[in-house]
Amino acid sequence: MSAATLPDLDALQRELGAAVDAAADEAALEAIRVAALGKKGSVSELLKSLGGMSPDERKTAGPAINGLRDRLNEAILARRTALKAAALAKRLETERVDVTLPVRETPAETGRVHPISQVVDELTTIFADMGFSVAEGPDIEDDFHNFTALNFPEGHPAREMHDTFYLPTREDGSRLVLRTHTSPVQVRTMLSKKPPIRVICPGRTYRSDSDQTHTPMFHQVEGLVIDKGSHLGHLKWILEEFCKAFFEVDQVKMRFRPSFFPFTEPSMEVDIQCDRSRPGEIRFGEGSDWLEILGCGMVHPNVIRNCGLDPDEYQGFAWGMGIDRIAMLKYGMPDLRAFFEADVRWLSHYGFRPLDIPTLAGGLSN
Ligand code: 2NL
Repeated sequence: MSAATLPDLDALQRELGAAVDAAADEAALEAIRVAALGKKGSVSELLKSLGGMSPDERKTAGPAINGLRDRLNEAILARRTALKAAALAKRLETERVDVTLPVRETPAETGRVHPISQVVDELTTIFADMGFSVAEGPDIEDDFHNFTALNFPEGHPAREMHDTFYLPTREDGSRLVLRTHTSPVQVRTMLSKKPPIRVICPGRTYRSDSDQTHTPMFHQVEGLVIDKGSHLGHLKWILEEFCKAFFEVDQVKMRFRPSFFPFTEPSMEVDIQCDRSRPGEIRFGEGSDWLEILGCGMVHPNVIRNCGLDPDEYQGFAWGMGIDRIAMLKYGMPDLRAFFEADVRWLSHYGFRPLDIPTLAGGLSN
């Protein structure tokens, strides 16, 4: 190429300048740069052609082509800076973080612990601290473990009082039942473990009963102590300690009234002191009202004998209470039936955070 055949550098400058200004992003800009200034680029070819020119020609063509290259470089640099700034501005706009939004919880944190499970955890914590272990047993029981061993004589009206759910009669004429209380778990414990025995038995129980305050399936916790010297004083202390810890008060008066259960003698029903003078609210450990919360007594000698122990050597005491009821009382839940309707709105209102585990030191209900 000679100076005579050089293209119109001004036109080339305008053309390249327009392309640079029109480049939509850094990649397009880089393509333009390579096409002009790369090894085989149009401007690079012009620069190479200087070598074949006469010194005179070079004198004018040299500065012109070099000037073209420098201005092009400048234009590219300016465009790149502008594109970078625009890209950053766009990212800042679209990736904006609203730091005032609440933290999104993990699935393990959004779940809720059902109030029944929470109360079972609380009970277990309190009794574990007093040296009790937890025992469980089958929901479907036989007549012996649910009734006979517990001193319900055959044909005794107390069997009918339990509104038992029976399974279909078997070939040998016997019928299994849905356990009507958790006592069969304690019967099984006495039959399989050597005293001293200190257990609590929380679990599901069933009675054919359904109204505002009764559901066919409900929860009970029973406690049992069997040892050589156990007596009513121990029972009273344990229940007082339990009530103070569970209702989270320093003092609570308790009233033990005589009652009857086939499996204990003597038998008692227990009321705790409360204040119901404020509408819709119950406070425990203060006031002059009483609320029945459990039944208890010394284990009947027949029950001890039925469970393979000698009542002249061992004696013990037991108690039982409804978990659903004490959960309602403690956490102010008005309707028992909502407990088992599996409504997530109810559960997210009354449920407990799964990582807030009840401990005596850290607080039962936080
Ligand atoms: C109540 C009363 C009670 C028991 C349960 C029991 C268990 C065995 C032996 C003796 Cl193996 N007694 N349990 C004793 C007294 C009362 O429950 O009103 N429950 C809701």
